Amino acid sequence: MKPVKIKEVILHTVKMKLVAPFTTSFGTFEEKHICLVEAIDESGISGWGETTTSDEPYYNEETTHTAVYMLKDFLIPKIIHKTIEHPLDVHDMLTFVRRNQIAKSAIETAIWDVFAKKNNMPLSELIGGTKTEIEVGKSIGIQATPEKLVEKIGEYVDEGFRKLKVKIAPGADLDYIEAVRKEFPDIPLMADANSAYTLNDIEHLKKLDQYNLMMIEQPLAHDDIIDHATLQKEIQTPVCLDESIHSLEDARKALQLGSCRIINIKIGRVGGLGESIRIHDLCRDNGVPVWCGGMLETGIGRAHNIALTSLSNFTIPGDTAPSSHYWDEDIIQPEVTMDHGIIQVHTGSGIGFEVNREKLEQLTVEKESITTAETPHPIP
Ligand code: OSB
Ligand code: MG
Repeated sequence: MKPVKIKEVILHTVKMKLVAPFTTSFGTFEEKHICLVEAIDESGISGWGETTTSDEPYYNEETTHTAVYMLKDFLIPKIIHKTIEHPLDVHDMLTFVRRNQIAKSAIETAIWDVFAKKNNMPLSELIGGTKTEIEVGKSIGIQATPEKLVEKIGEYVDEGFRKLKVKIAPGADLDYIEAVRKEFPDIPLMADANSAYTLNDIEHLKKLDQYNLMMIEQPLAHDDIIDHATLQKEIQTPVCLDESIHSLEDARKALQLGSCRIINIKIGRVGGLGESIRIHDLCRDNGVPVWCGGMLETGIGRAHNIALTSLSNFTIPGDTAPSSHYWDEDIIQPEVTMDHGIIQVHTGSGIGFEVNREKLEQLTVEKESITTAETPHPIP
């Protein structure tokens, strides 16, 4: 493998408006700032990553603003002008900064793209992916009424999505799921609570068992793996963890405790592709299926998600819907498209998509180039 040395990183912060508001138990997304990270190596190859953050720290503790700060003051100074032998090494280079996984992931994934391009192979191949196409699901925000949700599900089923994920919260749960199951008794259906419940709701959550859900995602606190283990013993529906898993170590402990039977891997939340692969492998070796979650990404993050999902143990359809479900016009060319619930794994080198520079310019609200390791802080 040809090594990589990054000579410049450009932080392109864009402001993007979703095609429709997206509501979860912790709030509604309409617009978001995303920092697109362009890492350029000595030979002039550009690799791309993105901060899968939002503007507010309501999903986890990071925001787009904090991610840009971490990148500028700590993470980029650590990796710039260093010879990197393998992209798996980047994760370990960045552990001197505690947490801030999404910020780390933005630069780490950009470097994976550089490596793939420099060595002339698709990113999916570089990470060891074997699938040539992936099955896709759709995550659906909380709707005003159960009837609205049933209508939406009908549209998405017709489009061919292979899994339907419904956001739930106290007051918008049992009657919504009941309405969907009445109309669609057999579709692959799951619920995502984004930490909206506690163990006091155990009797309430048990009622979900009658709806034959594939899983319930992150019902309890964002930082919990103990109570989830208690809950999993009490309910039949498999528990899937999202917010609680930030690392391979978290995943190992959750599996050991029996906190979940499925893990949602998000590249940003676990600090990059390297850690995503390690969690995938751990789960595979323990007979635990995984799937790839989404964070309303631009095409860049979407391309990374597709590559990751080409690994063999991603046996459950993910949340990586086509570009048109998020943006009027995506920033990559071609956009991500889907045919009857299937997305082709791209075969071009690197992430396999070009960034639309003209579109990027239009959407950019802040741009900064970093070419030196200088920073006000000592970097260990
Ligand atoms: O919990 O999976 C989640 C979006 C933003 C923050 C958290 C989550 C989500 C989604 C959307 O469910 C997934 C997507 O379509 O990108
Ligand atoms: Mg989730």
